[in-house]
Amino acid sequence: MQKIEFEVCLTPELLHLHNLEHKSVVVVDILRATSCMVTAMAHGVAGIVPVQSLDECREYQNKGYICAAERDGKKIEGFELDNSPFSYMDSSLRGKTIAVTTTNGTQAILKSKKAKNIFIGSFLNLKAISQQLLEISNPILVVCSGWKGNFNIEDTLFAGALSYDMSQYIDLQQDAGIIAEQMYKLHSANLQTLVQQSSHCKRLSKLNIVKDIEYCLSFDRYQVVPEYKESIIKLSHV
Ligand code: 3SL
Repeated sequence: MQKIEFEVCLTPELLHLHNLEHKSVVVVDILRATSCMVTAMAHGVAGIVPVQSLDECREYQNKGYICAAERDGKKIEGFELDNSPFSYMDSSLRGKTIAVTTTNGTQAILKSKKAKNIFIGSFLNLKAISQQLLEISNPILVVCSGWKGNFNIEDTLFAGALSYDMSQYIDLQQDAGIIAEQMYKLHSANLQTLVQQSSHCKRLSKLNIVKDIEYCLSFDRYQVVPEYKESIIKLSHV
């Protein structure tokens, strides 16, 4: 069996170095955008429209959509939802389509538009994502959302966890992918200790958002594979 190429883009600022066209991209923003999206889809949200700006989000709101808007970890006044995964467990959101804008996660999704497939990854659905990637068998690129153009620990750990999970089937040649996997292997017994040192974890702790962190670091709660296609995220059916 031919092994699948597996690469990692450590920040969206480095995306121009990758040719996305024939690739399956997995966009990840562990804290917290993609963890929220996975939670939302697992709790029956029908669709999520990621948008770049607060103005665009307002336009969706004016059209009657429920909207979520976050900047620097904080909910923007005037929008219905914040960026906590627990907010998406609400049964009143079942069957609804939500428009979302966040500091990094939604931007990384929009920047990955040229890819063949775009999946939304998190620890919460890691196994489901890995199975989907194997089934499709396109070359894989994990796009880490990072923080305002910078590398971050938590998204890199996810990239490493995914490559480790798929190690039998992938060809891991690229330095970013190798270092992500090594970092994950070193810290897999206690991801939280490392993530607690991360800049975003400190930022969220100052905002008193500690329970989200533990939840976002938990593995395989859901079997869902959200896919971004034609400007909307929906559950993928291969
Ligand atoms: O940057 C993002 O996309 C957000 O996930 C950041 S936060 O977790 O809401 O602070």
